[in-house]
Order: sequence, then structure tokens, then C-alpha cells
Amino acid sequence: MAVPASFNEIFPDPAARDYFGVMWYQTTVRVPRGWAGQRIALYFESVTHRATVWVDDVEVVSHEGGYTPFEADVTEHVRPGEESLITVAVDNTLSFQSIPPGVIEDTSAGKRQRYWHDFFNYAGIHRPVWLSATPPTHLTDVAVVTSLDGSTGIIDYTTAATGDDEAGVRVVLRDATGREAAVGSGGTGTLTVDNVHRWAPGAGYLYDLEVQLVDGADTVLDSYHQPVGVRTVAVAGNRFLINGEPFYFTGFGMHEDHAVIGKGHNDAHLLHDFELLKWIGANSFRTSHYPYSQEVLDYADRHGIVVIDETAAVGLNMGIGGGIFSSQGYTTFSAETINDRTREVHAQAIRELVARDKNHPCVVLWSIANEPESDTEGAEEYFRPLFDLTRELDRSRPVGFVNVMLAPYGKCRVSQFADVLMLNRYYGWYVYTGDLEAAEQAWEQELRGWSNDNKPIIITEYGADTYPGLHSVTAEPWTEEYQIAYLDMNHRVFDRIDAVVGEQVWNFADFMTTSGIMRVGGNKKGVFTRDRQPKAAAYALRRRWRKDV
Ligand code: BDP
Repeated sequence: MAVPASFNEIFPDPAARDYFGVMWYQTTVRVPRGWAGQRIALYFESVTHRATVWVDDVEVVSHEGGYTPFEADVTEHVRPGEESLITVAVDNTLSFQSIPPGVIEDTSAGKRQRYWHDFFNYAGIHRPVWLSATPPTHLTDVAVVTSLDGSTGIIDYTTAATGDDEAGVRVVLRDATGREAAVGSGGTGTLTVDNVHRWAPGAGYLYDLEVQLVDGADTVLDSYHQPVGVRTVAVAGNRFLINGEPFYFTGFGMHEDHAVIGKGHNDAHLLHDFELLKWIGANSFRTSHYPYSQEVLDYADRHGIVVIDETAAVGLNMGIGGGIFSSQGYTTFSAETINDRTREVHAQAIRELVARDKNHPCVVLWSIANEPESDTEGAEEYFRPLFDLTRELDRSRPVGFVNVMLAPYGKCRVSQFADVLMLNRYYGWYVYTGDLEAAEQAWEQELRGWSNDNKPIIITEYGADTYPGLHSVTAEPWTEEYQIAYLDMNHRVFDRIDAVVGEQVWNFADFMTTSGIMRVGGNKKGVFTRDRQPKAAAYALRRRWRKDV
């Protein structure tokens, strides 16, 4: 099997495409001879949705959750200079206790996997796998939080290490030209930089923080380079502030989704997608509906693209299935369905997301779920502790979740916990289909309601399915003309509401979904096609978002 890639589209066979259960991956690796005496680890950037790993006959690690990394210390199980057999059991089954959830149903035709998120359940080893070597005494974590005092940048850092307790920590901060900007020592500390060069949207300036572990004789035992963007994020009334200045999000909800490789990471596709974001004038995106590859965030850091970072908690809502609003035959929150155990899995997904992404300046806001049921007491009880947990883990960023149309203003019981309101709305598509005049009135009325909360509002989804090449002079739904008229209507509404601080169109590109009468070769709400060609709406958005064309 190809790694990294989803397995689903490799074989021209429906049974392979829709397979669910355990898949076995196996390969041999030779550990470099020079690694003798080092700690050797096997690192997976992601395996969707869970994995158990063996080295030869020894089980070394298991991991739940398809979009965050994990590693195994294999020092005792490999021999430098020799080959080892690596076996991975990849399990793509979804249950009420997985994030995202799903269920296996018995049907007359056999077992079927069902889930409530509107994208294909691609699975496999989606991101690179690494063998790494570190000295026995090594750094295990570095965390930075930045703030500003006028033109002075303040960098609070903490480090963690294992091995020799006597080892000391030394840090050097260098600017982008390699010039020393600050030095410090000790496992935790604060660095200050006068006339700091800020990280800002559109200008992803990065410092390099070198952290060294040193012994009594000042010999460097281990070192790590952590890119640092000095910036602040805050919410003040209905404003979203970056470096103290109001920020307006333009961009998209996206997907890691391509023909053949599915959700597999690919550098060329990554680069091309970012070039298209630049072309169209997007300054931000949301990692809908799961943490994206670390390469994505590294790139966003470097280029000043602002990111809303989302967990894989999508589909916790039995009122929705694949974009269709109707009862799915289950109660969302109950002892048998989404329960305390699910919440613990969800909490762990949040812990792993924050642990992985805490140092990225591009990440300005956590989204702990997409469109969960949020108008019931069960929802309120489920989410309260998860908001508390996220704030405990990271006090430097606002926290929110993405609200669904089924829990409009006045009905939602979870948005009280959020610092920022993120709304997905389809006025003129799923409701008032084709009637943009009525849609405009209803949408504006709802937004005026949310404005009373005096929180910033980001429209995290608005979009219309559009079949490329379909046209009509009267702007019928599914045509390229309708997509433009629909977006124009939304923009008129946003421009009238002061609290709206962002617009992220659903979706950047067409993407694969399960089969359904509302889906034509997948979800067609892309502004680009799945192979990244522009629909007419791409030019319309470019005119709105780019001031220079
Ligand atoms: C929302 C979901 C998104 C769907 C979209 C749609 O957040 O995942 O793809 O609607 O229906 O419900 O296109």
C-alpha cells in the first residue's frame, strides 16, 4: 500500500473503497548503524482512525484518533544496522465512542458503516512516518507564548526534558537573518526583544528559538529549533484582535481531499492550494473538520495565513446526515450513543491538538466541534467541561465551536461558553432555496439576533452546490450564476452587520462524500473544482477579497 495515502481509491473495486474494519500494513526498515546508543522512536504523523503497531512480534503502541501524531519508543526492539519488520493494524471503524462518531448497522445485505459527517470516510496512513534518533537525555517539549508591550516582544517559554536531571537549558532567539535577538537560560523563562518584528496576517515573520540541553561541562546534549511568531490574539467586545488590531477573516472551510490519494498528504497539492488561496485573496481558513497535516500549519506560519484549528468532532448531531436535515433514528447524547466515554475521547483529541499546535502563530482560535447538537440540556452538559479543558490547556487563544442552523439564535445552549461565535448558514440553499430575497431578510434577522451577544461573529460556512459549466440567465440553483448571486447576497448581509468579523465560504474546492441524492460526484460547493479549476465565483471572490486586482 502507498504511504502516505488513503487506501480507498487505490483499487478499482467498490468493496475496497467502502471497506471498514482492520487493514494490515507491513514493511521492513533498516535502522542506521550509527544510531547505536541513541533513543530510537517510530513516529506516525497520523493514522486514520486508530492504529496498533508492532516491531517484529512486539506490540509497541496503540493510538485512537485519526489526525494527530503518536510515537513509540522502540529502542529495546530494534538493532542498529539490522532490519526490523514493522506491522500496523489500521482500523477505520467509527462508533459512538470515536471522534468523529459513526455506527455499524446490520442490514439485510450485511453490515454497513454509517456516519453523519458530509465527507468520505477516507482512511489509511495519511501522513509521513519517521524513524528518529535522539540522545538518551533529550528535550521532550517546548512551549512558547508571546505577548507585546508596545514595540517590545515578550516570549515566555517552557521546556521539558528527560534523562540526566543535572542537564541545564540554554536558549538563543535569532531573527530571520540569523542575528541573535535574545538569550536566556533555565527550563522556563522570559525573553524580550526590543523593536520586535511582529508576526502578522499576510506577513508571517518568524524568529528561531534554539533550545539546548547542556551538561555541567557545557557540552550540548540535545537541541531543538522552534520557529516563533511574536503576535497577540484577543477578543474585545465584538472585535477579533490580532496584535491589537481588528482582523477580518476572508477565506474558506477546506478539506484535505484529492483524487486517488484521498486524504493523503502531498507537498505539491499543499503548495498549489496555498497558491490558490493567495491568488483569490484569502487571508485565512478553518481546518474543517479535523486537524490538518503539520506541514499545512508550518506553511501557514511562514506565509502569515490565519488558521482556525478544528478537532475531528464532526457529526455529533443526529438531526443531520450528509447535509440533509432529518432525524437519523438516534438520540445524540445518551448512555447508548454519545456518552461520557465519547467525551473522554473528545477531550483527548483536544489535548492532542493543543499539544501539537500550541506553538503555531497562525493558529488564532480553537474550534472544538463542528455543528454538534447544541440546543439541548445534554449538549450543554457535554460541552461545558470541554470548553473548560481547552482553556486550561491554552490560556492564550480564544475558544469556540461551530454552530449549526438547527440551533439558531435564541435556541443554542452551547454558544454561551464560546469567546467567538462561528456560524454555518445556508440561507438561499438548504432553506429559501432559489429565493435569495427571502433568504436575505431571514439571514439578516438572525444575525441581528446574534449581534446582541456582543461577541465577534465569523461566518464559518455559507455556500451553494454548483455544477461547473451549468449556466442560466435567471440564476437557478446549481448554476455558476447562482453561486455568485448567493455569495453576493451573503456579502450584502455581512457588510450590514457590525459584529461579523469574517467570511469563510464553504468550500474551497469540491470534495468527495458518501453517496446521496443531494450529492453529485461529491459535494459541489467548491469555488474550485476538485481538480482546482476555478468556477466563475472564484473570480467574483477575488474581486471582493483582493484590493490589488
Ligand atoms: C455543513 C457541514 C459541512 C457540509 C455542509 C454542506 O458543516 O461539513 O459539507 O454543511 O452541506 O452541515 O455542504
